Amino acid sequence: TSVSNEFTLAMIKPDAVAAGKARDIMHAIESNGFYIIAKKYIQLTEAEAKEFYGEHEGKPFFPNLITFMTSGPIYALCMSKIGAISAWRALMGPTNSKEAREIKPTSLRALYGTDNTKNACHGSDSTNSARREVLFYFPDISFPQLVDQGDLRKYI
Ligand code: DGI
Repeated sequence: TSVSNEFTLAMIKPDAVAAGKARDIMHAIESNGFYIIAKKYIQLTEAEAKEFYGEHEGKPFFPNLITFMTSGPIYALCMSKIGAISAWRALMGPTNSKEAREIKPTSLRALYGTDNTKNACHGSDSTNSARREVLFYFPDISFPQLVDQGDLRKYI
């Protein structure tokens, strides 16, 4: 089966922004062939973070996740590439930065994150979550911005 052009939603999380690593991460993104279609610098409110991570509500790590994600500004990025969703998750590495340093030391979470909570970046895990997450940050994103990106329209 062929891999089609996709878009995905990335976040550069508060730990990486506060450490001054946002530019390095964006450079890695572009060096790896992603196009940054839209970018937003924003500090999430508690309500926004709870909405974004709603699927994790009730899990033991949820309170820490919300505290962390509202602790400082982030970058939200809408990015496109052939197979963007899996390509970006591969570039980030495993969720836990400690594990990432053991099994994928060149990944962004290995390089820029700390542990299971402070892990430097986020990426959508499916086309459905990509659509939801892109529209969460960029509700007015328009087809003309995406029209050169193949069949993105079917997702949005
Ligand atoms: O898609 P991911 O960010 O890799 O992982 P996810 O969607 O399962 O979880 C979202 C975030 O929640 C993740 O980036 C860090 C946090 N998290 C997930 N699982 C755990 C966790 N935090 C802790 N402390 N423990 C976990 O098991």
